[in-house]
Amino acid sequence: MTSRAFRWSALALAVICMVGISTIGMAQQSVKPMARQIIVPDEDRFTPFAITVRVGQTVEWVNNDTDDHTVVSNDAFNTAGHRGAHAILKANGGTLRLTFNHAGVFPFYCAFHSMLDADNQPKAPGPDGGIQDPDGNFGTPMNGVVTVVEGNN
Ligand SMILES: [Cu+2]
Repeated sequence: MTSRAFRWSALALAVICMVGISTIGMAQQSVKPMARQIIVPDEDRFTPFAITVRVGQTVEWVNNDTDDHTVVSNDAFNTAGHRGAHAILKANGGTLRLTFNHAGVFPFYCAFHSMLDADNQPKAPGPDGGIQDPDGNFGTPMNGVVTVVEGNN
């Protein structure tokens, strides 16, 4: 390779690198942040119990249990939007997606496996609707919280 050809090759390589880097940069800016998942495993709970997302991010609830569950907004404390949300997560793969457009907290519970007491705190449903185990316990109230914070997407 002549030195002239080498210089042209080096220049071409540099241009390709710069175009490549700027393309990657644009791709990062235009791609929305991935949805965060909250899973109902094969039991009456949401996992993880608590997640933190950024403004503009979507949370997807996925029911992997063989029973129906619900996602109900605890509006006594909800400051993150979607007030009055009350959705059924059908058994075996039902989903709900909510996108949070401002900062706040979104406490939620399953109306089948939790209920709110006089202070709007989730508690196990108890004898009038709870599922009782052989030891007489009504389990843990099925609930969770999404915290939405400002920040770069
Ligand atoms: Cu439930």
